[in-house]
Amino acid sequence: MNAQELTGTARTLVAGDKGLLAMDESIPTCNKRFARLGIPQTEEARRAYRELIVTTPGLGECISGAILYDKTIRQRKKDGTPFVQVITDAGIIPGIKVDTGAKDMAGHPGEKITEGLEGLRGRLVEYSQRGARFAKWRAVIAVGDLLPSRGCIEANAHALARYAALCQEAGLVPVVEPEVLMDGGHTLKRCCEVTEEVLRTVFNQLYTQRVTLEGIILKPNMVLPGLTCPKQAAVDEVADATVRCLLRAVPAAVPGIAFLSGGQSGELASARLNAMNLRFKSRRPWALAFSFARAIQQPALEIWQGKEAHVLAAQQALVHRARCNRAARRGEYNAAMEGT
Ligand code: 5MM
Repeated sequence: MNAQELTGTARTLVAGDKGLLAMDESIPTCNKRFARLGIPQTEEARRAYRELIVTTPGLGECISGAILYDKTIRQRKKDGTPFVQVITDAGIIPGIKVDTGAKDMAGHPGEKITEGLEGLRGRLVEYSQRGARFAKWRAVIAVGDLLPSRGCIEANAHALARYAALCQEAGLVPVVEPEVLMDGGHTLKRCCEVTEEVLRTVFNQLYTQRVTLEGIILKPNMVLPGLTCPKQAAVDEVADATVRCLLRAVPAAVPGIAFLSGGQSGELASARLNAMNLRFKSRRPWALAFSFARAIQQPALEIWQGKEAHVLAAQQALVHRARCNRAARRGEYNAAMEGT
């Protein structure tokens, strides 16, 4: 591991006002999103959609790194240019999702454990040779009356830490993603408690597994009430609850926090990120960035509909959301931007 290179890559990923684009949907997730819009669920449609994304003009002005899926890192444009080349030429750092999915956890009904540690050392070497400079692993934590269990939190935190240690050994920056899900009727306060417990456990495990905190990116959920909670929160409330929770649980050595969107609309995700950057400008030790999938891609996917004639309009929608999030990093996003 070259510690200087690792920390340099981690800092670059969250430098200035850029953020990450998650385009690492597995085949089943991608198919599910295509099916809802009547887009054919074929390998060529998935490839064409990823070509639309990586060739979007101006994307590199807003996006520092793109998280790819195993299939995507091997794919090419129609003209034969590898996607990794296209991304790199746009000034975007290629990354790769390396977990193999969240599976039902034995003895823990309603909970998941993320798999993928077996053979990971070898896969990381291959991804690095293909040009990846960072990686991503997502753990999923459900909230319910009796959830999450301590067993689920600890097992997922341990797996995240072992993944992160292997990434750093291979010279890849680990993006550590413990996602507390929005599903359910839990309150903002409950989400805050669960998120804090999860993050404290994750950082404890990262320490135990000797992970260099300066060379990671944290990708957490924002602190939000559950989707069916009758009391939803104002933008500023979410911003305050999220940053206060992070201040208690995330060491200052971490260079950046890049949020997942988790099913929020693009506008809300931008507004909440903006409020955090505005309200805590000089009161937080790490960069507050984004690593959104749906909150950047969804409008573009809806416009594209699998049609070649819609590619340009879809690319405009994609770069618009990316620009909104770049503005949110500076605390300069406002609803008027949505009219442009
Ligand atoms: C939580 O999902 C991650 C961020 O996406 P959103 O901003 O839409 O919440 C995302 O990177 C996710 O991990 C990938 O889409 C891969 O998902 P699957 O379930 O296909 O592995």
